[in-house]
Amino acid sequence: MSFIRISALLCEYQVNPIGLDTAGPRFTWQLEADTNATVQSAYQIQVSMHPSDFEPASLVWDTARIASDQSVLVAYAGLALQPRTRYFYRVKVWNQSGLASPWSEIAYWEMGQLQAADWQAEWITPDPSHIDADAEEAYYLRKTFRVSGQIRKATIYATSHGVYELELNGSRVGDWELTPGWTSYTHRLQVQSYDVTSSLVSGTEHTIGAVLANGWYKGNLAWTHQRNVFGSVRALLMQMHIVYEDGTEEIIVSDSSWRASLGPVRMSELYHGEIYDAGLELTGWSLPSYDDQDWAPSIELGYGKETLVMQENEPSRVTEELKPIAVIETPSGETVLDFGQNMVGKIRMRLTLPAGSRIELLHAEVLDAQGDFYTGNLRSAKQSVTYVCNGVGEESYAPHFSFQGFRYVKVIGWPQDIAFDATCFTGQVIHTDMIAKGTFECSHELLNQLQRNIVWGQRGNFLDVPTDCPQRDERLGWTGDAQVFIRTASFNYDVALFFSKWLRDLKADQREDGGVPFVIPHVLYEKDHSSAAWGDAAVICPWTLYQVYGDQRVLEEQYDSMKGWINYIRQQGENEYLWQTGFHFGDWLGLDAKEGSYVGATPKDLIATCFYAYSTSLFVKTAEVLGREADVVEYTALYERIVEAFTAEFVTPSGRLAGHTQTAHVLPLMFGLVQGSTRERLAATLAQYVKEQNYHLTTGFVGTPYLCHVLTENGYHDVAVKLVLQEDYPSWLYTIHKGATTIWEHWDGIKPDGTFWSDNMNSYNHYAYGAIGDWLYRKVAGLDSDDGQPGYKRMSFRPRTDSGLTYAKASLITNYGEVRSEWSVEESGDIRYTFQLPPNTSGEVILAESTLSEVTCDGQKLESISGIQGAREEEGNVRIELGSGVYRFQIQRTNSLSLSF
Ligand code: RAM
Repeated sequence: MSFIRISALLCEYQVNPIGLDTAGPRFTWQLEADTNATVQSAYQIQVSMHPSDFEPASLVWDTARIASDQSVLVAYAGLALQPRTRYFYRVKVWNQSGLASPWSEIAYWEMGQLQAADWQAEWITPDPSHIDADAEEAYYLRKTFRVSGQIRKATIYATSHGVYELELNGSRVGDWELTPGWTSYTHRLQVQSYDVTSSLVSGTEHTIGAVLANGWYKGNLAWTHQRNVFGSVRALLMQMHIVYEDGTEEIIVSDSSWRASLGPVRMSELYHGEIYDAGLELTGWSLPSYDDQDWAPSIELGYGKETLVMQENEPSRVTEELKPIAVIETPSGETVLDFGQNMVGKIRMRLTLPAGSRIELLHAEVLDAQGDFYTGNLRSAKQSVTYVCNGVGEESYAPHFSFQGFRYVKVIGWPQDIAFDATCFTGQVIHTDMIAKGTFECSHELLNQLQRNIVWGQRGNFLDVPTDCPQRDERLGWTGDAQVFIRTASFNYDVALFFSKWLRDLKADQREDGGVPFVIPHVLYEKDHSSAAWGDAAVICPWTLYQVYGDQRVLEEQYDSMKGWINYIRQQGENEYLWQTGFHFGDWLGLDAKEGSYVGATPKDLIATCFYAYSTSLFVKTAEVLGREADVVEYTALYERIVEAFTAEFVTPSGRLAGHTQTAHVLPLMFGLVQGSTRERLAATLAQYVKEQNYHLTTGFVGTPYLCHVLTENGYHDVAVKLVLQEDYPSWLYTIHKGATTIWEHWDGIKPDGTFWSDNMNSYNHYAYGAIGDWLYRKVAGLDSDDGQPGYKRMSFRPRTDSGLTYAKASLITNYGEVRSEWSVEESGDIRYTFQLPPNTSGEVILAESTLSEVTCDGQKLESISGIQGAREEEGNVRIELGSGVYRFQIQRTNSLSLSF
């Protein structure tokens, strides 16, 4: 008997989320079946207000049986959803032969505060006549209240100007870090929801407390040392809803009845670190028994609630702990801990030292050529954390409102008469708690290390906002970096919510004229906007989310923003179809730059016009998906004119390019701006350029992400492979030989002689060049999607077994379930492949340079395998059409036919 069942249920990409504010949350389910080529033919969704009652009278939505193969992001369309209410849902499906699944397990989601009017709380801050509004110290705020009835449910909604932590009756509420995260605060501020039902006890007093520090709102931002970028007053907004068993509701709010104080957090800044004096601890401050008589009053600020939105992405959390792998005594006599990994987060100290002992930790990414602790590349970021002991037993502390980027930690102040104990220090890794989705592995250990470095670079720089770097006085949402890395990022982790949120900020910060600031949230100067390849994040990022997740709503939400960006470019300069004006970063950090310059040699107007064409082409596709016919017509015509203008300006009739760099050749090839013999000639020239460098690259931020794709796609996979497997400078693997455990900003961050490129802009944790990960997954392992059916509804597997490796394998958990592509070359020359396609998907496999007579599946002829829906030879390759299932193919290169597997 065959079966079909539902194995995973997600609402807005999450398992049982609380605090949503969308009117139409979307459901995704994954299927399990025991037969290949399973397709969903129909579904039914039911939504109830009760966890166990799905009788018709209790349902707020019942789709009945809908004939559809959609199993991803099906939008709710039932009765209007009420704030703060939990809804339960279940799903049933039918396969292609009408076989029904059982009902799924029941899952839920909960709505948050929906409107400004739902807020009774007021924004509060300590009374400035008692507590300095510009104090370096964190504020402590508290309020005691009584709970009288039997509690059914209690939920806290909170946010702040600045960063906050909540405590309830002496315990931390939730495990989220650096809430409320970072958005374009002027337009959008996220509210966090916490289910605290189990923390309240009927008939007793409770205390809710908050600690509030500067964070992104008010603290130091950017190398320009700006402060108070979003406002000058830290403030808290908190509203707790307690629902009693009898249905009545009590609401506890932030208001002027709260008391305020300074406390042990003496200073806390994102870049600079934190100073915590445990001798000043307010013991029991968030317990009802605490006496707050000498605390100051707080005041209500009367701010509006219009910018509030419920939390949209996953929160940041401590996701892993690392122990030091070595204690180093440096040549200058300093004690330095080596955590073995360039990481982002903080150090937790567990100390048993005399009262008044003052331990200072400094954080650095690398040691210098002499082996000394090096902080030059942090620029003005202090990355210094100080803890003053109170001497009462074992003290456990990690900074509350700061994070550091580091591998090495210098310990200062350890008492001389006490033996140093490195086990007191634990590295706590912090990032947006995205769900890991993909793996890549192959037979080349350095490439595996490169993959790990890419993942660590992503972890370190996806702290609520996609940042360029996590350590120096920058840590900003650079649009260009995000754009080049987004596809790779989507292989390693689920980044749908992370980027959807950030794109809303991009849209919010976009200029009236459609220009896009260099960094989002926008915190630089007014003039800092709209470089080619940076502003294009407005188009490339939503389109990538659509490709990877099949998420059409992202396109709808960003549509005007995408169009605004294209129209911005259109307005620049005299020629509507070229982009030859304005400021551009160019091929940033390209190695063909002039001495002392950051800007690679590729003509900026060539780069700008290529991106203009590319973004316009993506916008046309977007308009097609959304059925915006008039725009399809208008922007198709625009696109054609741009390509014509590009050709006239930059390509000679015989197919030479006005730009003699690798990057100049990469872009028109990647974006499909040249065809036929011109394409062939440009590709040959590009390959030639790479060979002339003895198989090294000269590309920067703009060319590097596409370089290997273009080589592989145009018949020069061997050149791409040589380039990627290169181990001397400049190359990815060179950095690993120099000790990299993340991706560097500069190819020559550490030069062959061990010296540094420079102090002034030299991050060792910059994910941009990690964009090669996309090529490893798609071109080496061969795990790719068919763009015609986005969201991995249809796979396009094309492994390249001529990648200089003996095996490679990749996996990715898509919205449909797990996809795998694996291959290995046996000593005999035989090649084995495994492909996995989850139910409700299909795909095509291309086995290069083989014939049908050589290919078997599970030791049998292809015709006899269920799920194989066709196989043919074409241009020397075998193409096989697959339905869902797991398939193990073998290409027999020898004469001895062995059917064993
Ligand atoms: C630097 C960073 C960032 C880059 C900009 C142009 O500040 O390296 O990654 O995008 O310059």
